[in-house]
Amino acid sequence: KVKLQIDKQTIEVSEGSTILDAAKSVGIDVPVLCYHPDLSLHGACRVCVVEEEESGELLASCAAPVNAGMKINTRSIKARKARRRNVELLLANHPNDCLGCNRNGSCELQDITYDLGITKEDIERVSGAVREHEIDDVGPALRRDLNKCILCGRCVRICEEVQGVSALQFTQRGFNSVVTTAFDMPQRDVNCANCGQCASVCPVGAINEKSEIEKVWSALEDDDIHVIVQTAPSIQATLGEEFGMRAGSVVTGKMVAALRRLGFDKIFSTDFAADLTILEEGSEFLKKLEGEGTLPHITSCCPGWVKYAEHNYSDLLNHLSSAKSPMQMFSALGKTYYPQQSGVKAKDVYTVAIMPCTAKKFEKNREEINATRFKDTDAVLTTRELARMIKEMGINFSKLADEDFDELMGTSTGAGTIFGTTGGVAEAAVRTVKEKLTGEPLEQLNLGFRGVNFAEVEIGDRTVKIAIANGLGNAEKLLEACREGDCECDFIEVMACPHGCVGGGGQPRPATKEKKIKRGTGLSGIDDKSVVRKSHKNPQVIKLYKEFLGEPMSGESHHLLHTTYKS
Ligand code: HC1
Ligand code: SF4
Repeated sequence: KVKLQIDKQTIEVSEGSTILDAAKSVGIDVPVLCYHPDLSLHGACRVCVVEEEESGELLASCAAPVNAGMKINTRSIKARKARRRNVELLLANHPNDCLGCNRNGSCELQDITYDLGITKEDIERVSGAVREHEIDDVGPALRRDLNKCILCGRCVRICEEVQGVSALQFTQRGFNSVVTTAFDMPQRDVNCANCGQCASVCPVGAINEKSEIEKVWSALEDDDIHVIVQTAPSIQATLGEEFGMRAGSVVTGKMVAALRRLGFDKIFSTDFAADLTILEEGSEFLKKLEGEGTLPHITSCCPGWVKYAEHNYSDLLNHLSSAKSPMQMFSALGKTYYPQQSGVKAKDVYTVAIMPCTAKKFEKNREEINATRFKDTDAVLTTRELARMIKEMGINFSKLADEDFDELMGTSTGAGTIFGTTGGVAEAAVRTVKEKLTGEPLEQLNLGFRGVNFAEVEIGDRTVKIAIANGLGNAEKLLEACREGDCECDFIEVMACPHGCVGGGGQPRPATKEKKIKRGTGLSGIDDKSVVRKSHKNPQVIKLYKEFLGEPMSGESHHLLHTTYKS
């Protein structure tokens, strides 16, 4: 332990703590910008400077370790002036067009500017030459506006350290310094997986999802278009944060009520399609266990992971499940089964998916993904985009009374719901596979929140080995072992985002590890309380097979629900 003084309070913290950690431990907030609790230290913005009283030295509190006997003043006039100057310098080279910015109201630079009392006059005094970069919005998933970048490097660090992708880097120096892709190419054209982790940690309006809000408003306003919506499993445990609720608050009923007020004709659940995925993918896995096909079986519901695999592991693509993601299964049915059952003409159906994910915007555009004559998924909105629409409509979200999903494709089981958190897909699959094969139920797998985890399940006379990885950097560790032939696993779940979809690139910001764990716990809570917790017991999925698809892996299932990959 190290004893020191912060703002006249004597405290003890563990050795190796930073001054920022020490301040936090006693409830003192020091502003930060380049610092992010889940990333390595950068120490570049110097917005977190504090004064060491005896030497008068200014220290970047996020990077400076505590020393015994140190006396730190976080609020001295010298520290505050330095912080202001450092923020003013950032603003000098910033467009400062907050009113029209996508981060207006949720921007860390805006908040700090306000908290430090920086005025319009201060900004005008420092303003000088401003960079002019072209906006990169040619891709389907992300929009990059480098004019707003403050060079905090969070996107560079998450893409390299956590995702192992390194699609973004610092280039050039001084005033020309910029964070961009190789050869400044559109993000669409490089090795980016579209996971949107860069957008998730960006403190300002420099990287965001490509918005599809206007498209969806147009569809909703057109009386000739019948708009059906599906909500991904994780949204029910994250949307509340956009309305000031605690991370992990379960808002399923309010979410459905809000979607009805927005004017959607039918409100359905991706969790239903997740159950369906388990029946298709589970059957595929069973066949592989019986010797037909290549083990280990690797999941393919995450489009960020699929794109990453296509770039980096084309030799392993034959291990990927051919089952489409739940989102795409749902949409293919939305334009075939739904019209058949509802009497609405397929050409009039418009399908919207509410996803935690920016890569889903890319997935819906994949050439080989469409099974119908139409575009299967017409629009993908992130959790954040949905929240904006609810706010625009003036809906008082927290006061809404709970409502239920619509019939036909709105019922799900606990197994479908846990897809949204790491380990959930594997758990759901094994629940069904074990029971189908042996008639015995599965004990809890509890694959938990670790980045890589393993479990073994006895299925009949066989031990089935399961592995999960979340975050592409963790996936790499697991897949390198597979490539080398050192992997004894039978089933591997990979989700591109840390903690799975609860940590998706389109989820509410700021998103820390702690919050993601709470969101995951929210989803597990729904599963725990569910009466039906196995995908093959979903009554609407049973009806779908009986009335439309026949059986898992049937010709019709194959046509609508399975896909291929490109190396
Ligand atoms: Fe996901 Fe999935 S769980 S991929 O994370 O398999 O996006 O939530 O909708 O498709 O079901 C995302 C979440 C989501 C799909 C399902
Ligand atoms: Fe999208 Fe989920 Fe995959 Fe992240 S983990 S890229 S949110 S599907």
